[in-house]
Amino acid sequence: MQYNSKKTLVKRIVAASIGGLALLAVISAVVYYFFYTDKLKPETDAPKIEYGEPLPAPAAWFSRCNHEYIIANAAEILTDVPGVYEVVLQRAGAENADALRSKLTVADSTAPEVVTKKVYALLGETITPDEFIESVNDVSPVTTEFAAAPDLTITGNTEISVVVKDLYGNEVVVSGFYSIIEIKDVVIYDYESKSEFAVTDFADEFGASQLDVVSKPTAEELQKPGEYTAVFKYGERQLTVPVTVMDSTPPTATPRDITIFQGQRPGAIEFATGIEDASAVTGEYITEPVWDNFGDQQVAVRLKDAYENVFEFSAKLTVNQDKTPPAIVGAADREVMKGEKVAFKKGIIVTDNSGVELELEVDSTGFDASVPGKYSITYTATDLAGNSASVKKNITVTEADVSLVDAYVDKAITALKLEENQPAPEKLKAVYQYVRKYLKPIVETSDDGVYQTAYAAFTNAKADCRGYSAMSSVIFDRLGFENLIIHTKTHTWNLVKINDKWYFYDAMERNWQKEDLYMFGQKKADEVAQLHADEMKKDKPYYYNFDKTLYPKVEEE
Ligand SMILES: [Ca+2]
Ligand SMILES: [Ca+2]
Ligand SMILES: [Ca+2]
Repeated sequence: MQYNSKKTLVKRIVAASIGGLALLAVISAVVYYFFYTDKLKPETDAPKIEYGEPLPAPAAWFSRCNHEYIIANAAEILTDVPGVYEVVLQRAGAENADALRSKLTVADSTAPEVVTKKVYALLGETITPDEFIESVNDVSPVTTEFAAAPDLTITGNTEISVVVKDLYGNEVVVSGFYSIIEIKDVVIYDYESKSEFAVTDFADEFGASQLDVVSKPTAEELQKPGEYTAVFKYGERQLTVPVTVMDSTPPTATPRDITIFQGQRPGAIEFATGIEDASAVTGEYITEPVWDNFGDQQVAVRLKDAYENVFEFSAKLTVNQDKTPPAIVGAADREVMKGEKVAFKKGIIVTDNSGVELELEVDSTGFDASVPGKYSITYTATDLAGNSASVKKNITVTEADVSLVDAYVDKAITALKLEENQPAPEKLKAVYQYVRKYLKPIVETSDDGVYQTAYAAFTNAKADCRGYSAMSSVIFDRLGFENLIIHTKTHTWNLVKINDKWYFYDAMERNWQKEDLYMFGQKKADEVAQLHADEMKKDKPYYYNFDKTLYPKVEEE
């Protein structure tokens, strides 16, 4: 080693300088590292807050922080909702630089606040812990479970513990109460036992104590077979229970013997009279009668009420052979005017020894009311035994045209000046007054058809009672009033239907008559007939006598 060598000294100075610079560089680097760079805490040490607390300052995420930072996603971090959030830390004033990322835990360390309610169950139903919860207050979702499973097999009031736990394991144990009752699916009363409604009929004593009646069958209904309901309030539930009021009593009735004619088929129930039962009764044959077995036979009948209670009995059926054909009454040769609308069955009735109402058949083949001439009409009726009767009558269509009458009716309608909505009795009165003003009464003996009689009356301005009734009738036809003419040996007058009821109408003028007779009942007819009998000095009234079986029933008043 040569210490004084100049060269060596320079070398040494240079070497020492290099060493000093190096040291300076190291010191500078260390200073920079500690005073100018930032260091994030590991995520495990990242900030944690309880929900509701404010967001920490950005520095909280750093173990060393030499700069100002902002939390770039602060808006997405919900400090009142528990959870783990990503936190984006951005250096202030260096928005383009890479951001740093860490976490924030918003914790929930508070147990839920719970309000419970009572649970009302029926035996056989399951109960879940949720049903006990009236309300829960917690920031995170909760789950519920029973501390111990309830015994659902016993009725009564019971207390039970429910554990309510939030998502972070904070839990509370609350008390809940439940009742279990047993209620019947249906309650049956027997109408005859005169039962009174009782809640204990629907549930045992404990169950009944839990039920409030909302509605129930009335006392009357409990004595009338049928299907009803009872409605109860059970806690916050409404329960509807069917109530059957049943009938266990068979019907009572008196058997009766029946005599029929061949061809008739009475129903089984006709063999019973005075049927009594609380429910509807039907009848059936235990064995079908032999309907063509003439003479007597025993018939077995079963009456059944709506609840299948039966009453069986036997009665005698007598079947009479029927060899008598029906009778056709009232058919006669007639004259009608050309163009007249002919009601073939009008005034004709069928009677039969069997008493059965039979249909009248009309064969009017070839009849043409528009062509004058004589036509043969066949009326036929057949009874249930097959016996048949036929009557042939002629209907002559005259040359005189019905339009001649129509022209007179047209004039009458114009003269009447009726309003469409005028009451029917007023219309009748107007027709009555018109006919009586138009006609002078005379005595006649003609026996023409209604239209011809009306035509003669209109033309001659005088008529007997047939003319009065015929003229009234054709006007009624035009006005749309259903009407009939009653023709007896002593008098002819009308029947008019008003509001589905039949009344007499008689326009004939008589000097002994005291009042207008445009709409009257049987009672007034009897009075007028008596007046007539007095006038004629007869012992018995006969004026309005007619075969009532041939006409509809006339009102009494
Ligand atoms: Ca909580
Ligand atoms: Ca009964
Ligand atoms: Ca017969």
